[in-house]
Amino acid sequence: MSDLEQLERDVLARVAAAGDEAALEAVRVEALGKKGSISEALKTLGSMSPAERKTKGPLLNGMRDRVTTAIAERKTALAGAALDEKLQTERVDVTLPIRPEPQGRIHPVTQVLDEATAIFADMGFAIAEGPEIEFDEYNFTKLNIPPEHPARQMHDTFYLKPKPDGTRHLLRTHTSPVQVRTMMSQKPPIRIIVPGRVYRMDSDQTHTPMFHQIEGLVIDETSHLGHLKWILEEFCRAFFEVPSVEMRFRPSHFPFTEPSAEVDIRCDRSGGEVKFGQGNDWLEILGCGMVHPKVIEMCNLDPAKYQGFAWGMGLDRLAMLKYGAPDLRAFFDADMRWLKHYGFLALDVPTLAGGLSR
Ligand code: 2NM
Repeated sequence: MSDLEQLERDVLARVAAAGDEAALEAVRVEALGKKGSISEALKTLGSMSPAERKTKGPLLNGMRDRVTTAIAERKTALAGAALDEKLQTERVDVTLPIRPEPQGRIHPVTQVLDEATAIFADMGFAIAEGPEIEFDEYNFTKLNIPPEHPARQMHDTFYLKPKPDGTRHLLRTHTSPVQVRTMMSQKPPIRIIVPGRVYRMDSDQTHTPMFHQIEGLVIDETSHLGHLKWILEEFCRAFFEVPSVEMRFRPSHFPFTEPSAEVDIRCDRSGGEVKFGQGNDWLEILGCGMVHPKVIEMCNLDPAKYQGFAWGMGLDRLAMLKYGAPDLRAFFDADMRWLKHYGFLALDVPTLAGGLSR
């Protein structure tokens, strides 16, 4: 066997033995690359005599063509095999669930906040928000809470370090400063609800220093307590998901409303959990009243022309009641096991059409 025949056999054997496309490419470079064995053999043609070249030329070129063809065929075969392998191993089981269940949960307070917001938005209320660090002026003064009022004392309010001019910011103790800001910046009619975090220096089994409120405000020329009562009844029916709730309006006092009332709803606490709309117990859920003319005036609106009502409720206790969580402090522990039990899936967005809490 000639050297050339031996070379061709070697190369073709290695082409056949190449197990994948990378190995085949290595064989190609070794044979047909610039310094490849067949390329080197072809280069010897240049130094041959014309007679020798006439016999060796066709041999060498034929060898190169056969090797080139063999590599191309092997390449096609390997690519096909690779695809077959992929199709075999990368099977999709279309009966599996689309995705694993998400690990995160919507906190019950967020759920209740979203539910309440959906109910009031459906009635046509706009949602207003404002800063959690506030001016004394907006949190107290303009709400007719005078300097000597007990709510202003240090034990209730978190104050920030005073500024050189003596004024000091505070953490808002209710969301009402947002109502103040809205009255000062918008022309009536005003119909807003204000959800958000509020802060009071209070910490025991039933109080946390940060908690959540939703407040509402209506200011126009004619709104009265009858409208307020309808809004609150409608809210309670939707929120507690019962056909009707009996409510009790008890006279009360707030500096920013006159008259003022606290509202209880009928419930049944005789079983393990609270049932709404039946039973012999009453549960206080909110405070409300007609906005005090002094408040309207301090917010630069004419109290002879404009009137309206406002209400406020705490969301944390509502979340405990509606979803049966027994201990308020667990709300802020960020314990995944607790959240898995009491939390909601992110895609279960509360809507009136879809059912608030399903
Ligand atoms: C409540 C109870 C009663 C209230 C009043 C106002 C404002 F800004 F219009 F004066 N905002 N929120 C209000 C009234 C809040 O929470 C228990």
